[in-house]
Amino acid sequence: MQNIGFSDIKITGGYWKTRQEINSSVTIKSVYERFRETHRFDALRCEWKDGEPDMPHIFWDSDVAKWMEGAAYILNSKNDETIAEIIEDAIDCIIENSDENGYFNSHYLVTEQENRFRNRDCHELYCAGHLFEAAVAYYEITGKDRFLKAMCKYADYIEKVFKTDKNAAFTTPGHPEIELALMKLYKATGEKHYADLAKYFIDEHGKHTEEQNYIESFNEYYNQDEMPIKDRETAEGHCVRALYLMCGAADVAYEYSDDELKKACERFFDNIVNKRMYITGGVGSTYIGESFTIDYDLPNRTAYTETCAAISLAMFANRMLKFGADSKYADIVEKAIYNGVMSGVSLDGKSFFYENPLEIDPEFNNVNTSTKQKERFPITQRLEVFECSCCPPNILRFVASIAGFLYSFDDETVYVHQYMDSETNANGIKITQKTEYPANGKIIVRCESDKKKIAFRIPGWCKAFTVNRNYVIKNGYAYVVLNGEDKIELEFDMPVRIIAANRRVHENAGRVAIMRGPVVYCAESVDNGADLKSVSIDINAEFEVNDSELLLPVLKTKAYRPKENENLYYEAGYDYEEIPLTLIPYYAFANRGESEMQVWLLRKQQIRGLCNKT
Ligand code: FUB
Ligand code: ZN
Repeated sequence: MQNIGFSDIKITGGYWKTRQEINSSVTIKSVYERFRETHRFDALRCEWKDGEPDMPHIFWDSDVAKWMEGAAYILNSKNDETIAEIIEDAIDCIIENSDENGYFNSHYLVTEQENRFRNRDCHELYCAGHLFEAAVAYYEITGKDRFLKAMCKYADYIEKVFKTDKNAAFTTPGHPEIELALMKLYKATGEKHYADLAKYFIDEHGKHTEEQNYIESFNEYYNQDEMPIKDRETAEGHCVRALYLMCGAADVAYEYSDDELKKACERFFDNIVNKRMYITGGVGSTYIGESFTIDYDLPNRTAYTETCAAISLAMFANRMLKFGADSKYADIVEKAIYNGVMSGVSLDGKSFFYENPLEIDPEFNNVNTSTKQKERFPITQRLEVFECSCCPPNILRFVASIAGFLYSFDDETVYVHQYMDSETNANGIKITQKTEYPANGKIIVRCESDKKKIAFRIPGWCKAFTVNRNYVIKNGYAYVVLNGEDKIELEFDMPVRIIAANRRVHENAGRVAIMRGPVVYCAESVDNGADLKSVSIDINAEFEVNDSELLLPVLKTKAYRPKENENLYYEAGYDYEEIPLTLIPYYAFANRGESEMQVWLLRKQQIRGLCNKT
């Protein structure tokens, strides 16, 4: 199965057009400015001297590289001299300062040269991987190859040090990323030895645990080295590391038809989505080691759910589609992109969440309560830059290339995985989608192609749908026979749904979450008043769906809350009042000042007697 690349697809309307316009006009500049002010771009000049402030951090190169990758994607559809010059200048710096082997790392080149490739935790291979991705992106968009050539030289050097001479102090990266990047380098150059190197790293993970001297919480799980990937049953350790690694593993399994590795990828996916994932597609239950914990441990207020983790879950799920269309993968892409990914960026495109909690209670966060003394809470308002600022440029490149999630094809069939107002004409396939999805579930698809069939994903959340043609369902896709020039109309029924969590998710016992289509909703005190934790909702509640300035509809319903009572304790009775409740898309929380926020609301049956008396 082959993907249709984002650069061949134009997003023409709806939610994603707006998001892309903000991304390419605001986010790109804002992230650049913050990275410039914090000396990340200067670091590439490799002029820093001992004793000066702002020593280049070990992973600043990755921040800049992700920005360059996103900027290159944006240049695909937008001429921008200033952006092009910034990229060219960064490339000049990288090429001029690469050493005779092709090695480039703005930290090690000016600090501890002698410690190159001696410390597994110092992100050299991670930074290299992001530079490779940026070089491939720039080459594919502009056709200019000097950056790509420089990075090939660097990759050849890494191959020599790690695979041929084996004289690095560690065998695999502490932070995976280079594996998936080498697969991209292979695709861009046709040089098979880059794929072989990716496979080498994938196979080596977990084989040398005793030799690696791990420290405390940065243990073998954190570093994705606890055991060979093929033996793993669960998702463990640092989420972004795990997911980047498994992106590389999925690429390698596909390229080398490695069924054992593919099965490990499937187990990893199943463990995450059935037991370790938030309803938003976020992952990472604790800030300690930024990691997965145990099955069903999904706290809301202290959820870590790094933006990069939701992004990498979407990247991984999308890769699993290469093995064959199965809607369970594209469903997770959809869940992540509308919720846990886009909550990472403000509606104005300038500021970001690193952590994306499912509950905020500013009062408890900001004063010294008992909880505050033992817990660490995510921040309540987005920031423009972080000391560890991996998420902002990740959002930039992700939104710029979002169309890459739409289609793939094989000899017989074109697959439609996601629904966005768009047009494409590539690989002999011409498709347009006219839709406001997910504001509503209507989609008109026109397709001209010599393929025999077109297959539409029927979203897992959808219980009723129509297609104006005969179809056959397989693995969650409706297969329609093509006649040459087709106009196919789909309609997915999109009622508001009230969702419960598995009873083992103790945090959500007696609570429900609200979804419409793929979009998760939340309540904020800015709309509904304080004490959201006492608000309950009837599972038979009716909802109004209203257009809003938050890009997708808001929901209005009736809910219940205890009447004000001055006593600390009182006998439980029927003292509840009906209140109007406004729910907004989760991705839009914290855009209107600091506010309480709650995804999981009390379910009305919890309130004794409420149903019977007023
Ligand atoms: O270590 C580099 C980046 O910082 C990771 O990808 C993120 O998860 C954060 O740990
Ligand atoms: Zn991040």
